[in-house]
Amino acid sequence: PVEIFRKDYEPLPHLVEKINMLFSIEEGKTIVTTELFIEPNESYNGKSRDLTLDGDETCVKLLALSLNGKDLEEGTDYTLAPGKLILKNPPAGAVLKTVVEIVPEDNTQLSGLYKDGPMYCTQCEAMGFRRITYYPDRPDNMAVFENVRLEADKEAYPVLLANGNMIDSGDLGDGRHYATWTDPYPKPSYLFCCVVGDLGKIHDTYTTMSGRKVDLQVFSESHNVHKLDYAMESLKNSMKWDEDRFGLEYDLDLYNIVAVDSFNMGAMENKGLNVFNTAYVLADKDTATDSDFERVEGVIGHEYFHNWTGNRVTCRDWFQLTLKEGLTVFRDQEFSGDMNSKAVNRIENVRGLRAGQFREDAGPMSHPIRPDSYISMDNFYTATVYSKGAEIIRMYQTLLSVEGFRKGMDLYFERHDGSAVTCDDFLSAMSDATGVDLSQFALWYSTNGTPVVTYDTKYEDGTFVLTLTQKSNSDKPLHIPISVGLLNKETGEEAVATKVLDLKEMTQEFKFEGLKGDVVPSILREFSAPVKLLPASGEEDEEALAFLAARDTDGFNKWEAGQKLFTSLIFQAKDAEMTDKTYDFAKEAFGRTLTDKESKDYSILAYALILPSEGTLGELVDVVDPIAIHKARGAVKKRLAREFATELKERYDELTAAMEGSEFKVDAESIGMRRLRNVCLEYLCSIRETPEEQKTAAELAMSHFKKASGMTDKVAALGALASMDGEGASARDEALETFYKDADGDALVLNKWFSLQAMADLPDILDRVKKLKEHPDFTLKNPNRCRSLIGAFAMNTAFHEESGAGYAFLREILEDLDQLNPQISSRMAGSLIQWKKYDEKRGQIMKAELQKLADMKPISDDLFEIVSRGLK
Ligand code: B3K
Ligand code: ZN
Repeated sequence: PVEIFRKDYEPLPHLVEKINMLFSIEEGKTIVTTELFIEPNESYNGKSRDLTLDGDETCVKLLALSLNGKDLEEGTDYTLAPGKLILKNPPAGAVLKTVVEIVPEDNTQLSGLYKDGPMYCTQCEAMGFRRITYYPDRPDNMAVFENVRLEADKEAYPVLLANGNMIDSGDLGDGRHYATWTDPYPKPSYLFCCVVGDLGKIHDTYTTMSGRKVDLQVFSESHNVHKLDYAMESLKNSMKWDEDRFGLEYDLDLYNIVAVDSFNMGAMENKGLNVFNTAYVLADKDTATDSDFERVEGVIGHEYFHNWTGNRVTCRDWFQLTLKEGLTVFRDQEFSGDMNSKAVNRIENVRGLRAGQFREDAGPMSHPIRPDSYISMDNFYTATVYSKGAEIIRMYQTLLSVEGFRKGMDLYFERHDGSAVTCDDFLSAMSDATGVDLSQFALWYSTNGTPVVTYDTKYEDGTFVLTLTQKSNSDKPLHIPISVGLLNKETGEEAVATKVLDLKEMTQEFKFEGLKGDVVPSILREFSAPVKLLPASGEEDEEALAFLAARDTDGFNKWEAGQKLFTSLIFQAKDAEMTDKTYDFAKEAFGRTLTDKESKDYSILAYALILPSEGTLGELVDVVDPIAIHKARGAVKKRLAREFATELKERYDELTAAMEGSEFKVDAESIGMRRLRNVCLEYLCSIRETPEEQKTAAELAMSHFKKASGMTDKVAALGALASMDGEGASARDEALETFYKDADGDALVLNKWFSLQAMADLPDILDRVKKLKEHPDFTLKNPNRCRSLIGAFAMNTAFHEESGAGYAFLREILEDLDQLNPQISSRMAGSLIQWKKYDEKRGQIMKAELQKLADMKPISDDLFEIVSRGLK
């Protein structure tokens, strides 16, 4: 394996400025013929003028190579090295023709051209194009794909799609047909796409702000076509939103989306032809939960927004990935916030950031949002590059204001449309457009780890002094925007409205003068920076937290205060006993939320009742004992459930009554009502000590299951039932069987069936998961299925069962999986590399399993990189 460094970047000596491609697809063999139009690169100033093409020889077989019509000889005209073809010094204006053979049917890595069910499709980011043909497969080579011609059997593969617009199509005789596509916008190879298959579709149109009509099509296998409407709706909303918020209009006459079952990640923004994992595009009420709907909207938006942030302006090299991903995640978050509720959205995103990114940044895969090196780029599509990257972009907006940020975006496009640039270019555009010096802010791009900000407060004679101190992996202080508001202690009124403090020194004092009475500060409102905020004293002021949980005018911090109270209580339960004082504060906050009949913001109420996740809790301690955390969290949950059993049932019944008879909708209010009712259900079902209670819980969950109005309620009920034992065991088995039958083979519903069982809280979970692995519907070849069983199990506390059997089970699976699909095996190995976070005994077993993986031969570069970082 070779490590690539950011500092070694060099421009290419030559650029392919134009390319033509012909795909002749036959069962078991595809011939790819290309013509590359090559010119010297003016910005190159190195010595060698040889042309290096990337090509994965394990996948691509070179059949012929000619330059300006003359056949080339290996050895004299060109040489082949692992992963490379080197052509001696081609003249300006050269046309290089290549013919290669590939076998998409054997491509289990799902990178390059592969076959999935009734279709062939491509995935080229980051380095899949070199698994299709020889090419300078890096993002700074932007070329016009002028003619892309697809040929295949007409009956088996009636649909032929590629980027851009179709310019020609017809019959070839002998039962075959062709289509030719052209894309006028120069693009890097990672944005290339073609799809050849037997597909159904829906069609609609969108008229852009300048009055151009765009055809919109969403394709899937025919039996899923009825689940495409929500994606289409979301696409049109995205197009409108980008015009309104950023003045950005779509640029082609056609926008295609294709849903694919086997896909390594969520979706892919190929120019004019997005490919989506079915899980992020198919949605109807009977098969998708509310969260699935939210995800579809978010990912449709995300890929659409890439058309400007990623495609029109792309990355110079892969180290700049956050340039397009952080920015585009930020854009999709803003979009979802505008379509639904801003505060709910912020809470959901921060929950995700803490559980995923904070954890990553505290472990062996910790890296700055712009990494310095990689072995396999696919390993760096991380929570850090994406989610923390989005937080960095959000901080620009917080510091520069929404208007200032828009000016910066406008300048960024004005300067860089049509080119491949760096994160520095983005920062310069923001700075130049607003006149704000962002040189200190730039440190966020090179600093890994989660910074800690501590605060100290003092009030005297109408003056409140807030002292903030920062600590991070950077020697120099970071520029951190801290949004702060002050609430009057007596009245709860806002004494000072939200303002952004620029924390630019290691320690800095901020004074608020002329106050009438003492105040409670609400710090880091809306989570204005991706940091951990702690009191300087080390002790949370629980009284202040209780006050904020009740009265903060910032929705995010109101939720946050409640979470901190729950956190204290859970750690007390873990280490000794819950104290009355903390319990009373938590109880008060919980009770107030539960019985709040004023607020119609049901999702906010629901989130305020949910305890912090085990992952988030684990982030707060140096040594994690997962079973102790699980037990402590469970104890707090059960105690609150018993305390409020009556109120929980009342609220549950009220919501049931309010929703009965009304039409099923997927809007913020209906989603919120279902969410709140399902939280009540979860608490009520946690009361299961005695056989009597077990029966009651099972009956409630079973009736919830049977009367479910859609998949959201079904999953909530089955989630509760899946963990039931004793008197609840028969209801559990019955519900699981019914759910399976009702799924009727629907792949996404079956994924839920697998994962609900893998996440259950039962003593013999590993045996159950092992059995499920042998189920006829299970396969390691489909990434979604793999994640739904194995990925879900790795998040279960049972994974950490003391004997280490869970770790060994995962390692055995990774051994097989790595031979099939390295991108997925290396992802899943992420659960083992955290061994240092656990107690000595567990940690050593995890490490030993990692070592076994490291010793495995052969091992993919992807998995090798993760396990070797993990072992360091
Ligand atoms: N850009 C793709 C991710 C590609 C991952 C390659 N291993 C999806 C997205 O972020 O929109
Ligand atoms: Zn993206």
